[in-house]
Amino acid sequence: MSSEPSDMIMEETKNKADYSASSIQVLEGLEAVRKRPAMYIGDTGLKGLHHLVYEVVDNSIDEALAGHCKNIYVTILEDNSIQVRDDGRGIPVDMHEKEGRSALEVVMTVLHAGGKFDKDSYKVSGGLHGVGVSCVNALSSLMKVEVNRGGKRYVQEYSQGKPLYPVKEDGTSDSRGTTVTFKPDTTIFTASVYSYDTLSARLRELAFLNKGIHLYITDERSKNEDGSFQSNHFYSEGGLQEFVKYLDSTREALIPEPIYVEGSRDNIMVEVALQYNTSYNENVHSYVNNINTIEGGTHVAGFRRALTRTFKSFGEKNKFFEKLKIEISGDDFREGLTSVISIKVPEPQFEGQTKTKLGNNEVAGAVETIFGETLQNYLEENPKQAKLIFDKVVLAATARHAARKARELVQRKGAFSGGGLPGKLADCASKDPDESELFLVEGDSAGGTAKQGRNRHFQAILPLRGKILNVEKAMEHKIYENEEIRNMFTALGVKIGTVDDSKALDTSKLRYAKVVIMCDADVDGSHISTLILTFFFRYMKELVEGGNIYIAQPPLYLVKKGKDQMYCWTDAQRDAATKELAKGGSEASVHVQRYKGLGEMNAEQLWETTMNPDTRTLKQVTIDSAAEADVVFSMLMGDEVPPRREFIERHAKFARIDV
Ligand code: 0RA
Repeated sequence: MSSEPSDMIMEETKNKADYSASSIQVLEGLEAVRKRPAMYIGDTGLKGLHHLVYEVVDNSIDEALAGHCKNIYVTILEDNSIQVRDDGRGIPVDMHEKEGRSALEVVMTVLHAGGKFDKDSYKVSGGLHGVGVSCVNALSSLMKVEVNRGGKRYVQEYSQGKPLYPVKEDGTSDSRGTTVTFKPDTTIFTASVYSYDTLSARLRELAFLNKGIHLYITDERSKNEDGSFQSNHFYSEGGLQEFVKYLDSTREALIPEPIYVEGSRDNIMVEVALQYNTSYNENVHSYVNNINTIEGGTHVAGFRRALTRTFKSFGEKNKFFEKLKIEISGDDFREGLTSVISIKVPEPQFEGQTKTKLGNNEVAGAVETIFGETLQNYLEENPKQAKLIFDKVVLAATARHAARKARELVQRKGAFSGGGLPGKLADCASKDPDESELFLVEGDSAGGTAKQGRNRHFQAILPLRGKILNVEKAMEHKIYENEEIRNMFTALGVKIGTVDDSKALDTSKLRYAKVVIMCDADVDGSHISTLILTFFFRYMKELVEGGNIYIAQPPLYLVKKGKDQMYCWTDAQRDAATKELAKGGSEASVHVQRYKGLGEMNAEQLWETTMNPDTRTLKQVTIDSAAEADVVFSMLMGDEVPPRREFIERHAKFARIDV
């Protein structure tokens, strides 16, 4: 150990004369966080709420990556407080003489103090914003930290980040570790209810990304039938190799085991796993220091370069491309490819719109070298698998040629080119994308009602006929031949790159900032909305990531008595409305209508409940976890029926996926 914890406190407060001066600074820091929480944790809604948990868990992950901790326990307590416990060394509690307070207090109350302790191991983990536990503390109405260390137990509690008392010794302990419990401040957050599924998805992801660590989650808010709490345990021995298997669990694998490599170069740790499946989609998931880099970056570039270069030269050497009449392209090696790239780098430079694009140039070479060598060895040592892959690659090249022709045909007919809007589109008057909305409506009849009910100044309607194509199973050229899909491209004014066969989406001419999927509130409607969502997720991911995609929420019930009526979206609302309208009288006089489809509402009702910005609720589709969304979509839209049924049953009557 190169530095004693007390040295570090010294560094923190070197130039500060006394306790009061540094205390004031701490308060100013906490105040800044409370004043502008979004600057530190992204937002103060559901996302930010969950982000608090990730920040705290990240500290324990770091302790585990440093080799001192094996188990991390996350518990959602009954009142939506969160507890995170680990069996690490425990945060140091040494008293700093000049400061008169313990290292523990500094870690918990000084912004960015956490990572400065262990100089030997850089902080690898760290949420998207990497702000540390003190920031979570500032945004909590109550926080408590318990440290078991050196045979003793220490405690301190805080309110809005301010200590309620100095760190105190509280008995003995024969275990080691840190426990942080916090209650998010309801005066800061607009959401307060934790999602077990969202937290589970992140812990599962962390288990795959950091093999060998046990992560547990328990939800004390709800009991199973046998009286136990809902809980889960995530642990991966194989790391990314198992991650890829999980991602492809409902797809058909081409080779028996994923190709896997782990190595390090220039202090950069690289881990890559890939598998080919019989689908036509590419799924890359990339991570830097456990952060999902949805915009990619130098690590992904290095991976792609190695893939193309190695496959190309191996294929040429072994005469796999001889019968092919067209030039092979990088895309051909990525059809039906599921891959995960995870690197850990000391000083990541994040760029891009959402700061999720890695900029460090030295990383590209490290990934390219480490992965390229392994891939080449794999192909040489596994000729049977190589043959399977190259047969698919050659097929992909042929299909790409067909797809390009289909795309060009579409382009000549008008789609992608911006001119000539679809005949079925009832466009809005406004030409300002920022205020314009496009409603994608299931069926011509509901489309007709929506046309009557809308505000034609800023709302456009595009009816979609019946079930749209399942893009999860269709080859690319089929997708461009599909009329409904072509209409969506044309109406939206977006283009798929046609110059270099790259699939990047050009959204510079996007005609509507909001795209609203409006389907019946029944099982069929939910299936159709999932099909449309799958299309956006696979072919217009940029719009999903940009927060442009919404799902309309038509009511489920109309509760009526005489002239009084109330719309209801849940069974609980329906029951409450029935009671209220009965006003102590008989509930038999109250009429409940269950809306099965949009078609049962007239134009005015549809406007009032579902389309009017002043009274409607829209659900914005966001990608919390791209990996989880990938698994859900491939499962929902794939061939295997049992997992789909299980998912739909678990998510009750009208499964809506939280992507
Ligand atoms: C720095 C030094 C030491 C422990 C930790 C940090 C630590 C922090 C957290 C946060 C959550 N769980 C944690 N566990 C440990 C200890 C240094 C030493 O013992 O020599």
